[in-house]
Amino acid sequence: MSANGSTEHIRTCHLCEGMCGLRVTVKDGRIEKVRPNPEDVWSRGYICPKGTALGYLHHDPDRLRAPLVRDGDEFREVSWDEAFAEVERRLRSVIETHGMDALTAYIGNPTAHNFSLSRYVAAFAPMSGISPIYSAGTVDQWPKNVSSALLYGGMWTFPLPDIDRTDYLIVMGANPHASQGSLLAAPDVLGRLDAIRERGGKVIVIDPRRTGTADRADEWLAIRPGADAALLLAWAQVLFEEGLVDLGQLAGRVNGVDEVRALCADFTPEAVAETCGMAAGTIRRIAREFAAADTAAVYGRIGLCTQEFGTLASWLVDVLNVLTGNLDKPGGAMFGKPLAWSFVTLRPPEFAEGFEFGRWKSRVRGAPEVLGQVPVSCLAEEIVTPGEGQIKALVMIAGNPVLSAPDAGQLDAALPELECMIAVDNYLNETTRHADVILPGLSPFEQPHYDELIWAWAIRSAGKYSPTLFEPEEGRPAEWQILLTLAAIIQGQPAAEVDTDALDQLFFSGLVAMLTQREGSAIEGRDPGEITAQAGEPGPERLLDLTLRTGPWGDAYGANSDGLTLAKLKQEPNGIDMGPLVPRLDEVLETVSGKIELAHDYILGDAPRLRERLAREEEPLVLVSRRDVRSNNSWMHNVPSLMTGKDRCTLLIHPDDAGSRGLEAGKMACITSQAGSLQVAVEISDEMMPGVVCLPHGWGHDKPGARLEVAAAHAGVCNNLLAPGELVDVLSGNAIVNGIPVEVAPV
Ligand SMILES: Nc1nc2c(c(=O)[nH]1)N[C@H]1C(S)=C(S)[C@@H](COP(=O)(O)OP(=O)(O)OC[C@H]3O[C@@H](n4cnc5c(=O)[nH]c(N)nc54)[C@H](O)[C@@H]3O)O[C@H]1N2
Ligand SMILES: Nc1nc2c(c(=O)[nH]1)N[C@H]1C(S)=C(S)[C@@H](COP(=O)(O)OP(=O)(O)OC[C@H]3O[C@@H](n4cnc5c(=O)[nH]c(N)nc54)[C@H](O)[C@@H]3O)O[C@H]1N2
Ligand code: SF4
Ligand SMILES: [Mo]
Repeated sequence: MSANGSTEHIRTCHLCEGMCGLRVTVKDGRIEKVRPNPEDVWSRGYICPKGTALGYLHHDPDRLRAPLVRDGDEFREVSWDEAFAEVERRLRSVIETHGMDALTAYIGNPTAHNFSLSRYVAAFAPMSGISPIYSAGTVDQWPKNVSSALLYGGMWTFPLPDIDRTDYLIVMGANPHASQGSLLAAPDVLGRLDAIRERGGKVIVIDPRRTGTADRADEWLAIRPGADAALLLAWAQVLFEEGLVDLGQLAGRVNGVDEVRALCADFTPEAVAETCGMAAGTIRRIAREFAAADTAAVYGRIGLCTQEFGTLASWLVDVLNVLTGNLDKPGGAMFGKPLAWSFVTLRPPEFAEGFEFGRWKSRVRGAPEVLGQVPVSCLAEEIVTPGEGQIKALVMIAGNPVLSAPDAGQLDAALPELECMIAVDNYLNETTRHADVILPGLSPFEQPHYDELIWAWAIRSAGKYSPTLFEPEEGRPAEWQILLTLAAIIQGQPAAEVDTDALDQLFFSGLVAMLTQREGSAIEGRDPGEITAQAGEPGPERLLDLTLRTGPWGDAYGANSDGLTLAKLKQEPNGIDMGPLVPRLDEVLETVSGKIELAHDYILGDAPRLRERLAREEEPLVLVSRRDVRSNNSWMHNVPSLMTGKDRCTLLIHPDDAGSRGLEAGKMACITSQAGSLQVAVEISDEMMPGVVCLPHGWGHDKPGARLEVAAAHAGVCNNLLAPGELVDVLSGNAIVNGIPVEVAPV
């Protein structure tokens, strides 16, 4: 405690993959200040504006602290008992009338960043009997899941660029200047890119927009949206043609190189140049530079996933790293080695025998499932189309698809048709206003923190634990308890009788039993009872402890007494750092052959579609998305300190495109696509390549009935009103929200 009565607390920011260390000053129960923590072993004093605004988020008067139940057009605050009773009444009635098939769930992005939710969605699905076939994953990284499942045998086995040691980095469809890196956990990514250049390396950015990341790179190469797969194939073609393919330490560990050689043969730089909007000479030069660098990595992210050839492009990123021997090599693309492994990375039992796609199809449009999911844009039609299997009830877990999913207007119109919608969410927002019951989770400061999945692609083997800062109000359940209660109610248990500790015991002992039987696990062959007896109290901490203790540095419940436990981690508030990544291909590969499987008919079969694109006349104008460092998808526009300054929700357009359409800066334009139309202020900038316009995602806070006072005053427009739901990457079912044909005219 300081002289003025304030206290300081060490924590980790839960908002993004930066996982920055914070120092939080609290006085009289209020967060006064959030500053960076220079002693954090991971982030060493880095922070962004969102981190400093966490106090506002905690104290936000609009953040829900009690459950809400629908009462006509209004919501009424109720006790937790009443809320769960209402959940029971409504959900059971749907199940009794229409059966379990009428129930589904959507899993939103904050699930991955929340201490409880990240660990308990894995329990919710099997325990409730709902398989959540809709998630933000199909507007995000599903192409990477498909590609990694086939290449490495693990749908979450994502290599990340080793940016601290690389000599040559190609960034495609990612803007860490705004996003802070994605499927690449590293604090201060831009500082690290600067360091590449300072040590004589090179950074190339491939993006239709000259982003803040491009401004800090050696070169920005503009590319037509969706053309990346063609560019990557042309690079591969140059490597083969010029004898630059060198698998290095991967020799003998890769199948399918010849198939890739055959595939790229006719994708010469000259053949793809026009589609890419890039000179053939430049394409050839970059391929040569990439091959010549001692260490190099291609990194592709959401601009490569949420586009016409999402899976081809995501797969080719890894192919390039493999062909140049840069995979699993320091300075190349490496596999994370977290202190605590993630449940999410365990292969789902349904894929025990290998990955298969299209095992079933969605009811209405016949979309094939991919890795257990169908495009999120199917949800609206599944709700409104009558017939056997029509969706009547929806559990919405930390998602806002009314803004974040394509065909946003259709979903907004469909949700009121549900007989029952239960939301686990901290706000009454654009999506949850359609719910019958809203069950709010705790504030991040009212619970511990340790990211579950994100460390799986972190740039170092580090970790840190944040204790609870404010004790939650008596009787408030944590989200893991909310999820287990929901699961039990769905399974027919009376709400009043649900014992979440007992359910958790079941879940936990199931995991332990599985691990004791699993080949290579740190507790293989041990008595599950002996492990469970040492494991502590129910809840997410016990799970975290389990994954630390059975992780690479763990104590294996006594077998390695010097090893890591949660108790030991807690003694290091600034975290533990076990160093940079080490090659570990043999540990991560789960393919049947034990090799990297480069070529799959499933992926190669999509090449004709790409050839058609090469032959196709390019659209005169297409729309892409952007992020901003002060936004976080759709849900942080209610924080006043992040909403100052000029309007961020503008249409970026190149001066030539603006001129030819008679558009003026600051004036309104009408933008129209096949899916819809909206009006937005024009911002003219040569940071856009000609022929491409750009809107931010996550806006459109003008919906009646939402309770977001600050956001409503800066509503903006929802770009997903313009995204046609039927536009998906064929192989993954991932939404195409980049490269949408549009027309723009003055209002
Ligand atoms: N056009 C376009 N669309 C996109 C994208 C794009 O680039 N362009 N990006 C896509 C991507 S990558 C993603 S991940 C999705 C995101 O899509 P979603 O996950 O559907 O949406 P979010 O905006 O993240 O909304 C998260 C919800 O979780 C709630 N929430 C926040 N914190 C918590 C918490 O701790 N507990 C609980 N229970 N609830 C919480 C918020 O109130 C909000 O309702 O959007 C996608 N949509
Ligand atoms: N501040 C902030 N940070 C965030 C988020 C946020 O909303 N705000 N969201 C988080 C989430 S959920 C995610 S998934 C990550 C995403 O992190 P990033 O992948 O870095 O996402 P963006 O910043 O949207 O950058 C995508 C880039 O792709 C470009 N692009 C669009 N189409 C194409 C194309 O066809 N080809 C190429 N080469 N480029 C293209 C866009 O112009 C844009 O610059 O960010 C996370 N971090
Ligand atoms: S970059 Fe910003 S939002 Fe992301 S973890 Fe760090 S402080 Fe939080
Ligand atoms: Mo995302």
